[in-house]
Amino acid sequence: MITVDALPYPFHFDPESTAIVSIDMQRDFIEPGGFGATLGNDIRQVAAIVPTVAALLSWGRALGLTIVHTREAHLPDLSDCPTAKRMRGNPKIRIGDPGPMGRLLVRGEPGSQIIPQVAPLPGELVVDKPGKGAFYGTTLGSMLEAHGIHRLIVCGVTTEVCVQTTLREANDRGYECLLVEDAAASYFPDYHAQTVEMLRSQGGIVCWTAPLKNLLPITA
Ligand code: C5J
Repeated sequence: MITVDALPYPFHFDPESTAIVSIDMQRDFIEPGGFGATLGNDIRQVAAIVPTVAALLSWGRALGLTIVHTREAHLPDLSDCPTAKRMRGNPKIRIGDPGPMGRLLVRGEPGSQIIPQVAPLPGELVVDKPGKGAFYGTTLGSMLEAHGIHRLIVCGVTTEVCVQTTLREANDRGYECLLVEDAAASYFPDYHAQTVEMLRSQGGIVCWTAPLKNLLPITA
């Protein structure tokens, strides 16, 4: 077992049973004209973590961890997008509508692609998800089971929405999870900070947290 200096206490993992889950590092959340921007968000807040996520993925690949990438994206006929989700808020364009990067949050469209700096390499797992959590409506659970994965090292956007929902889903399913604090971001820095605090509170009620610098010294 490898030990990471983490909060609220050290996190232990072995490379064979651990996956990095990189959540929704898509153009739709990070680039101008995407879903996140159409909701009025400041995308610079989430774009800032791209180098940290890239460094985390490089570290995980060198250590031989299983790498999973998720994308929040709906089927082209929107049959997996509840009307309530599509109608939520008051955006100029809605999920499924044409935008500068194709149809918003729809599978296969340019906006749904993971940005090149942190894109999947051949052989890495990619999960398209209709919800905020990566387990809901996907085969993630069976994929992880098939790979013998019991621990998740999690990063991505946004901390208080898809990252947090996925961590809570994983926690309820018995996974031990470490959130890499500076490899996750929100459009709202306060939400990020509070979510990190909340998730690791009460003895790590949902997960452990650590900054990337605590992982990088660990080598194969
Ligand atoms: C949101 C996400 N914020 N990936 N999605 O709608 O966090």
